[in-house]
Amino acid sequence: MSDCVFCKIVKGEIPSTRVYEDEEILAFRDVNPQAPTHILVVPKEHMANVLACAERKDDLIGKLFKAAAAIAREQDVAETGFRLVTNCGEHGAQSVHHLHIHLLGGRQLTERMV
Ligand code: DGP
Repeated sequence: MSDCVFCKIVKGEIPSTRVYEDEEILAFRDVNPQAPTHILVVPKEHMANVLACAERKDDLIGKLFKAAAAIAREQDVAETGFRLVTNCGEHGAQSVHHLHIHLLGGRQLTERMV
C-alpha cells in the first residue's frame, strides 16, 4: 500500500532498526519505545489488522507469533518475560493500519492492560 508507513519500512523507503527478517516477516524497533525492548513484528504483505490475517488460508498468524518468540529469545527477554500486543481498530487504539505485534519487555510491566 503506497501510503502505509510500515509498507514503506518493509521496502526500505523509511529507515528502521531491523532486528529480524525472513521471507514473510520483518521486525524492527518501535520509534517511540514504551519499554527497553519494544519491537514491532509485521507481515511484509500489507493487511490492516489481525482480523484480515485470520481470514487467510495460510499460517501467517502462527508464523508471526513464532517469529516474536524467536526474537524474544534473541533479545534476551524470554527468561524474564515479555508481552505481545496487537491493537485492532478504533477502540483498540490502532494508529498504524498495517498488522503489527508489539513485543514489549526489558522491565517489569504493569498488571494493567488498558
Ligand atoms: P499502534 O498504536 O498499535 O498502531 O502502534 C503503532 C506503533 O508504530 C507505535 O508504537 C509507533 C510505531 N511507529 C509509527 N510510525 C513509525 C515509524 O515510522 N517507525 C517506527 N520504527 N515505528 C513507528
